[in-house]
Amino acid sequence: MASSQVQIVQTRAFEDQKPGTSGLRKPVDTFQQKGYAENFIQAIHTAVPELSDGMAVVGGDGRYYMTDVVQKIIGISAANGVKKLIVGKDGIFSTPAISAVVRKTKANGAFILTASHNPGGPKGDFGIKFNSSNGGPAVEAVTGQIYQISKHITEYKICPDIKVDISKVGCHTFDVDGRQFEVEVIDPVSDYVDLMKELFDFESIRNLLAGSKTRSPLKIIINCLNGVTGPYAKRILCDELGAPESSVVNCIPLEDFGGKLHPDPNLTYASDLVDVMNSGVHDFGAAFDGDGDRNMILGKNGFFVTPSDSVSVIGDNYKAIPYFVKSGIKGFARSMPTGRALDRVAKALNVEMFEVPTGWKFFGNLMDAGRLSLCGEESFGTGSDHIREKDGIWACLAWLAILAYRKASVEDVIRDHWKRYGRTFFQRYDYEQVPAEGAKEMMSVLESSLSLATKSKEISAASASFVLEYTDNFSYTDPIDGSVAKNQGIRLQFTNGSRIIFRLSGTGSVGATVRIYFECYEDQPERFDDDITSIMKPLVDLALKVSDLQKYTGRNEPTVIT
Ligand code: VG1
Ligand code: CO
Repeated sequence: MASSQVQIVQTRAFEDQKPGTSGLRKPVDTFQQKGYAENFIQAIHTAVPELSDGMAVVGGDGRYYMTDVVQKIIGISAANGVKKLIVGKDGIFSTPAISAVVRKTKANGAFILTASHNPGGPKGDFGIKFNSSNGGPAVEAVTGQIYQISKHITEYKICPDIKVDISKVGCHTFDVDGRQFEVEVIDPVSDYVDLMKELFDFESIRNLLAGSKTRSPLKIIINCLNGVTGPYAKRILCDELGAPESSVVNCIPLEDFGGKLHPDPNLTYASDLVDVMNSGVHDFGAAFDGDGDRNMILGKNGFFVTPSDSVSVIGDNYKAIPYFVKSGIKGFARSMPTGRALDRVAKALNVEMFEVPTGWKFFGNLMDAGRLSLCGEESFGTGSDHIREKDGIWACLAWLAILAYRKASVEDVIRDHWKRYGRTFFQRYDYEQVPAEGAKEMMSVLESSLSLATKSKEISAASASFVLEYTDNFSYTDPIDGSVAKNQGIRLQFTNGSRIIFRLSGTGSVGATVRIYFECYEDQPERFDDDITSIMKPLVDLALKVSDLQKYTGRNEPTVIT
């Protein structure tokens, strides 16, 4: 057994290590500053004393700088008294898979190395996220403490000579000042595959993909955008479910996600998939983000399933998923800006419905308390209480299970859903990397001007006028632990059911990103195919007018519309 000694290294604190919606995300060169990653990792150890004498899981989406940080985590964890680390081979772990492994091994936490959908490579972003022992993102009380510690840190502990070959599966043990420290490198895919087999009926999906005498095979195309999902999609869809090898593309995780391939599954950044689906050859398409927790679902001829519809259809068809049949539906939830289609299904099924702030961490307490089975976010996140993260591959399997169960196409399933529940139109405008000061000022001016607006007030812009039902800055009190999250987005709810929401992103790494969310509801079938741009125009005009966005951000057009 190799032996090693703890070293104490003096360091200077950084002011900017405040975790955002999902971990600390910064440009790679920020993370490469001397002591930057070390400080943050030490701050996590100091804030979470259970790690000492305990066990943690480590891995990430394969982006640039990840393997360096894996070694730093190994050295700092050894020095902070951790007994055992489980590390994915080559440092690879999708975010949902790491959540599954934390739960299975009863680890005390996880270090997830990812900036998710943010671009990678030397000029892209890096990120570190800490998940707690339930497998979910640490709640704000914990991330707040990590931040406080990071601001005043003066030293960190490390065993600099412990380096582990993570390219091979196996166990490594060390003697650290008389204590034993173990690193186990595991296959990051197999536990996750086992879990999926428990949740879904693989046999029925296999038959769907293979076809029969009376039904042609379902042709699928899965684009992993060179993020972490490649090995998972290959193993599950090709090896287990029999899809042809050619059905999974861009399936090798790359440090820069292949340069121009931005690992963000939406109609803009996954345009390759959209083009392929538009050609009408495939019946089903899916794409995932860098760390594998987001998904986009498309039907034949590029029929787009909005995330708000996706979670609502999964809820309505829960009987297609054996896990839900067995455990029962305990409740549904969505993040506040997400379109409210799921609320209608909750009502029909008579299950509890929760509206939480943006970010998966807010779902965890509800799941742990046995009150939440299925939830989603408009940002292409869908998941269930099988783990404590959103789960891209799971969403893809849920859709395939529904297609097998309903014996219908993606488009038919969605159209049937609209027929029964009406259609919720949803759109999001993102203004990325705008000056932070301007964005903050816009939000505070907007909030104070709206606080004067009263109920029944008519607000109009060029093309239409709306009557305000209420306006507020969303605040959430967690029903389980009573913690309060304030300032989660300015809402304008109108009497005709439409709404506009303004929020500042908590995942950008440069300047500020303004998000404006638009939603309206339609129950007249003859309007289900109306052009979304014209449907939304009155709300968009109104939002730009009340916020004076152009003046505060200098932008005339959004960076992306999803
Ligand atoms: C965004 C999304 C949010 C999601 C978060 C993390 O946050 O809006 O819904 O949970 O990213 O997703 P924000 O604060 O930028 O709006 V991921 O896939 O980065 O872990
Ligand atoms: Co992600």
